[in-house]
Amino acid sequence: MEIITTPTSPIAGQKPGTSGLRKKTKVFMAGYYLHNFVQSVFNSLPAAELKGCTLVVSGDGRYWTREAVQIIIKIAAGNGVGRVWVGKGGAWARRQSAGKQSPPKATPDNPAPPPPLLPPLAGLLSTPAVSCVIREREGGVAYGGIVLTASHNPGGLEEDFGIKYNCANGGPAPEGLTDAIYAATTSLTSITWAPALPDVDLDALGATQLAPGFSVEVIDPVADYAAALGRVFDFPALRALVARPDFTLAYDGMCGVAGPYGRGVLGGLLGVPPAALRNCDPLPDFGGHHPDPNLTYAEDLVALMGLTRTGEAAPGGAAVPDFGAAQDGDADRNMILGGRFFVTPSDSVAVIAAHADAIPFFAAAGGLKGVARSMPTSCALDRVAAAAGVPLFEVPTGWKFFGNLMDSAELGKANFNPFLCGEESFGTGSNHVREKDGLWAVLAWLSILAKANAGAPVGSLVSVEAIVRAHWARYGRNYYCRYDYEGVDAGAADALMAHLRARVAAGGGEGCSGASGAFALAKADEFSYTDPVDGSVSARQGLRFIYTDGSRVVYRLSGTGSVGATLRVYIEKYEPAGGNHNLPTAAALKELVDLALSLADIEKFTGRKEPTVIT
Ligand code: VG1
Ligand code: CO
Repeated sequence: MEIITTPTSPIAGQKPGTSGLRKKTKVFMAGYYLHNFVQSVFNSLPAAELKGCTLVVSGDGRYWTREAVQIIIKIAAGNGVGRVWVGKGGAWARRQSAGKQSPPKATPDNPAPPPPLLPPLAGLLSTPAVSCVIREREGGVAYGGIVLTASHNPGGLEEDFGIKYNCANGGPAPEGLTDAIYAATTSLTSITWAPALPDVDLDALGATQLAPGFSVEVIDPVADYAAALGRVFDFPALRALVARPDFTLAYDGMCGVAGPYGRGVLGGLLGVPPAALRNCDPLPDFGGHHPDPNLTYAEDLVALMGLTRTGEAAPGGAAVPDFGAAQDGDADRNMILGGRFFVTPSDSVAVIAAHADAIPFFAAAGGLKGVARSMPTSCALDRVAAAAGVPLFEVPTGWKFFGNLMDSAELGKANFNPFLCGEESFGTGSNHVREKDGLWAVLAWLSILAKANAGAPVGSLVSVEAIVRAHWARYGRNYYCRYDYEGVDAGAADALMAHLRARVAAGGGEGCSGASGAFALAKADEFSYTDPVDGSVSARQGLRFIYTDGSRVVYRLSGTGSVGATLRVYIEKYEPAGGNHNLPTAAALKELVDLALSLADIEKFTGRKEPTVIT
């Protein structure tokens, strides 16, 4: 194998965000953009540890993944990696989908040719499956993984591509490492690689020895992960629920990598009928859609479940499925729906915590020992933790902050496992892997339903809605919503944040109590996190206005976009047990939303009257 050194120069802006580096696909395709970043990853890892190691390289299969995998294999070979594992793709994607790349419409004189057949997708592994393969395959020998995904961002030649590095624990690189990678990109001078290596056949399972001491093995993308879920959940109990004549479900893979896992686990192992598994053929451009499982982008599923785009029950009495779920492009996110009922992600993690005994992985270890949520996630989980006497952690946005808590015992501190955590952005998971896990959340909810219905006669199914309402009755309800302003001018977004920072410095400033004057500000601050396990500090993680009744307004800028800035505003109001839990969310939050918009002067800074997305 000939290893050569190719000169290169630093490329500006290769700074990983909340979850890796995300840019337009064409940016990644140009010159040595991908090569530079991958070399910088290797330059940030100890050469002695890389020597002969096993590395996972895969992702959600989005446009350009096949080419990127081949490039990364050649750079891995040049940097001493001994073996690369790549998830096998498949010929699910039959035809170029509609959406941005659709062909011209047919007319009588111009019968449009059928859209071109697509090559099979390559390098498929969902984000939680990468984590699982790193941790468990061959007893957990893998050293790390390179995950090719921009997650819920759209894909295709005109959309987004992404890359991130995961460590030996299976979790996203912590900030110390992503900072080192970024620093390496700014002083990079060369790429060390083996460009003359032949391309590997990514479509056939099995190992190929490419050179002495260097091989690539194409692995089944579903097997390791499905086996791991089988150890976490009681599959026979879930199968019995699925088989009930009075229980129907609808699952939406959103044309992302979730599809093969949904088919394999829900279909193959739990007996869900094929017709219930929708959009389960992964496509390189996600069918032209935004593969983000929320009320706005999963609109077909939302309508099928009898819901409006604001998450309220739609008028009309048509029969709807009892349970609905969707996942994002890389299958780490989840949305949970009941018939005519939307479960907010913040409620979802709280309900799972309250029903942890329905999940053998938790129950067999004596119950939860720790729970956590990201700072902007509603405080519903806090109430369950307090009632159960389980420690609760509030971390910055991004899954990488949960990893240290899950690995606390290995790092010489207290053991918080079994551990459950979640984010308001449709992310939920546990210490079975070190990523959020969409299908895990689906099975967690099926487990709760299975337990609640174990003795229920056919025809009297205990519904998702009944379970959530019982939860509110006991713990109170955290009305919650998030406003996103996408594609805002970056300078305007920074000016808005500076304005809020000045308010915080002034103890909140004028106009903090809402139109009725009912809201009493308890404190305003900028969230800073000190990791309890390794002591690292992450500052400037969001501006918060916290009220005496538990209401909160939080502002932060997204770290996952690829152009401009996205402002996120998180609004939460607590209604105690015994209060009114039946209001539409928009009505319950109206005054607080108005307050949030005026505190930040959003229209003045951004020119936007309305948010792009409300979830
Ligand atoms: C968003 C979410 C955050 C999530 C991250 C990655 O980040 O808010 O909770 O962890 O996406 O999710 P940001 O910085 O845009 O707010 V995924 O499924 O895109 O990897
Ligand atoms: Co994702």
